Amino acid sequence: MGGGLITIERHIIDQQKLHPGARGIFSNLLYDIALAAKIIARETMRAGLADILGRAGTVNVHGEHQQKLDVFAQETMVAINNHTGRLAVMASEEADGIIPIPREYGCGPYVLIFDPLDGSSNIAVNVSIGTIFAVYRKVSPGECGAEEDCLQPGSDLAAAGYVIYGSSTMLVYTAGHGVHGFTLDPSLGEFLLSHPDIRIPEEPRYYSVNQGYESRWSEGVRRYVKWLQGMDADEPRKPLSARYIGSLVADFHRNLLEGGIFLYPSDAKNPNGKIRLTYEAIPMAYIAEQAGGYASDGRRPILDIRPEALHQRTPLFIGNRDLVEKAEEFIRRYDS
Ligand code: P6P
Repeated sequence: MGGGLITIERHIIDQQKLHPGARGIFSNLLYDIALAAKIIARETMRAGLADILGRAGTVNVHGEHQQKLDVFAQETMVAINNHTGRLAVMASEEADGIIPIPREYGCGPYVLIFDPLDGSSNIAVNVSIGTIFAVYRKVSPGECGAEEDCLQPGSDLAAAGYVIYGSSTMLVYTAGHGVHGFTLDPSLGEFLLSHPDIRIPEEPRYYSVNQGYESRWSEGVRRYVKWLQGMDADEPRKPLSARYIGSLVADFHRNLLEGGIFLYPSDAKNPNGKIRLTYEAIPMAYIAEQAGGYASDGRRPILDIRPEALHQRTPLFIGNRDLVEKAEEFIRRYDS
């Protein structure tokens, strides 16, 4: 293979050398996730062609209509990962409770929590969507995992990442040694290293929020967004451009590469916000912090929050550290 081409497998093996005593199970788990991503990417790209668009007729735990691609992504993530002997338990946005490992396959030391296809309401309009995943070490005493393994704080993560199915398919992950991006070369069927050591740019360009909900925001959030727009007379600043596509992975990915902040605050209708803590906010927070950014629920670091329920929601402010800390300041000043 050409000298410059680094596949995700080669990168994971190189990264493994940073973990003395690593037994390769973790590396193989990341490679399994990459395989699932390729399978989901293939169907996502064909969604407009195959009879896979539209509703599957079922609804998920949140009463949201499951689109067929949702169901396919969920089934792919489970099928690729439940028999490898690497996992003790799984959890997913698309499953009410934990997803146990079938006894005949045996359990391993890791825990995989994921949102198989976030932003799926965008499928029908061809907007980028994504898979988000978090990997922990098993902490429960039994041979196989339990719900407590899926309720660990982000500060205990072993790895986190996402796949974005857009104009190209990219897999972005961190295992605690920086954030690395890989682009799928469909002709090779390989993810190739395209964005080594991603760092969020010092100078932010964008802010991402659903402006349509402004009337429901708190005083602090309303004033903060005015500040982002350069309309706070007391603290003038260069206005940021508004970019909001309604797909967390797409909005986050753009702000990670270009600099900016994504915020989904709590509001009168969603007192705990909309974004889910375990399989959306926590993995994205780990990636943000590994890239030099920060993530908060408006008052404290996302990575410090110990989840109490698989599907609990959280307000989310994520991106450049100074922008997120400024949000915390406005909320402290006007909402306490
Ligand atoms: P709203 C998609 O349903 C999602 O969970 C995230 O991907 C996205 O950021 C958010 O909801 C969009 O929510 O209320 O602005 O449409």
